Amino acid sequence: MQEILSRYDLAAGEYTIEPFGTGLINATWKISRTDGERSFILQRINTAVFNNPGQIAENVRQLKNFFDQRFPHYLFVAPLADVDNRLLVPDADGNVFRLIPFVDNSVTIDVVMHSAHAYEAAAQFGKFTRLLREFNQDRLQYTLPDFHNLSLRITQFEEAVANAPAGRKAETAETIDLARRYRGIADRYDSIVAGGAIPRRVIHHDTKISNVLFDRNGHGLCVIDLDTVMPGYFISDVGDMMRTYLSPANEEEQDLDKIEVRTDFLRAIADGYLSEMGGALTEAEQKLFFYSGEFMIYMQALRFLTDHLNGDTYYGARYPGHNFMRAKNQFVLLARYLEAAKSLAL
Ligand code: GN1
Ligand code: MG
Repeated sequence: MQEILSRYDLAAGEYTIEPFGTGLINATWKISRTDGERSFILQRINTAVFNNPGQIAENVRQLKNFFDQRFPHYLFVAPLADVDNRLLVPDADGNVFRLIPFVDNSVTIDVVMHSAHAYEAAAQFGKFTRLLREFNQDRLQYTLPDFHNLSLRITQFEEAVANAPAGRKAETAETIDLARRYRGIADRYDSIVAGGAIPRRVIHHDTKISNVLFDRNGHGLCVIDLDTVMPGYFISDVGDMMRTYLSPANEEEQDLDKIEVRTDFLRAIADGYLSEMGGALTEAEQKLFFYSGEFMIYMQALRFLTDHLNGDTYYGARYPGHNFMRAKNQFVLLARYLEAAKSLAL
């Protein structure tokens, strides 16, 4: 890592390096100068997932140009160039790194405990998409093609079921059945896409709370982690907020009784997102606001279950059955979400 840091002219010995954050895909460290003067975020990109990290760098460069020209006051946090003016730095083993400035006085949170945070975060994701309305989407590359294509996720799930070792298949039989019973959620997605019902927009595609920077007073500053910014549908962003902000217990929780849907947080997500995007959303989109949560929770449940059946090759597992547990967690969340919809008559 010293080798990488030297590429940015950061002298060994003047900085401390500590693991940072809870992301499942890339590896992240905080690099702090020992005198407290400045800090950075160093990331090693998971190239098994992002086969072409150059596309991420290019997307970020395009977005930065747009913001610089059109909204120069927007806080756009972009990777720094190294001494050779590269935004990505490879090491001898084929790993790819990037260095991002740490925004002074910014904080991130891992669990949403106050609905005001849900509001602020939703407003930031809404603002991001709103500001990019006139950005030419053709300039963006699909860093992960079909990332939120729910039909494809079903296909991958069925393939995993077909190829899974008999043991894993037998243990998960009930959850496999459950997954199939929710199939209607994917059919609805198919009809939305086939009918061209809703517009493609610039979508973040990873709206968990830790991807928002807050100031010390709890006001949202901007969104970060731009790896999956691609053309897509708003249901991805609103849905992932539903998935990750509504329950006080997150996808790692093993005590599934702790999973609940806080309806005041649902309100906060809607109010925050609409405070920025309300004027832009079409009628068809507005009708899909609640569906977005079904869509994303179901997709994540399928992805965890698929990975379990495939032997944890994508997300990894910190204990045996980890992805199976995560999948069961997400199916409970989905059930609670649908109950909440009923009680609110949504
Ligand atoms: C991954 O790495 P992280 O935690 O930002 C995943 C998301 C999932 C999330 C579930 C590229 O995001 O799609 O929702 O895990 N990112 C990718 O925690 O697959
Ligand atoms: Mg991410």
